[in-house]
Amino acid sequence: MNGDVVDHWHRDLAGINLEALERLKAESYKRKIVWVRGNHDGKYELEGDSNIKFVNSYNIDKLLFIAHGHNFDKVMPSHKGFIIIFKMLHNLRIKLLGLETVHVAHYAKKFPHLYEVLTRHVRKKAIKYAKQNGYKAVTCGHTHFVEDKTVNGIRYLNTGAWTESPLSSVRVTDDKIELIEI
Ligand SMILES: [Mn+2]
Repeated sequence: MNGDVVDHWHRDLAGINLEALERLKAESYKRKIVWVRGNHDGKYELEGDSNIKFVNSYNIDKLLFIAHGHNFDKVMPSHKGFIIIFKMLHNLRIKLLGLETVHVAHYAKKFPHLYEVLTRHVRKKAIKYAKQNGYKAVTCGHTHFVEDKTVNGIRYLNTGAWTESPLSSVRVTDDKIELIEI
């Protein structure tokens, strides 16, 4: 799981969210589950017993490097003021116009040029990291934008977000790496 599995790490989960978490905990006794921390769940502490392994990044030999992607993101932290205003606009829009509650990233996609700055930036940084560290491929999430691209011989797979369609995951077998739609 490549990060931001839990949004508000300081809040207790309830209902289906708690059920999902319990399911993951149970699943961790049946198969290996690795939770790569993201920016939203960086400090999250799972209560109760589980076999889930928490890491900041994960790799399958030199074949694939897996991270959440916020470490490749230098755009968002350096534009904090802009992002706060953008989020306020987004919240106002929901409150005043009574529009459907969507994740802020979903709203941001209405501004494709702006959004592309972020996706391109994270892709570039991820590929650079993979190249410098001898990985053949790199996968992350964070940008909420699904893509599968090969640049300078390095494959970059972004699994998007589990809160927005298309829902994707990366499947790694002995002979190939695939981005699959769930
Ligand atoms: Mn993120």
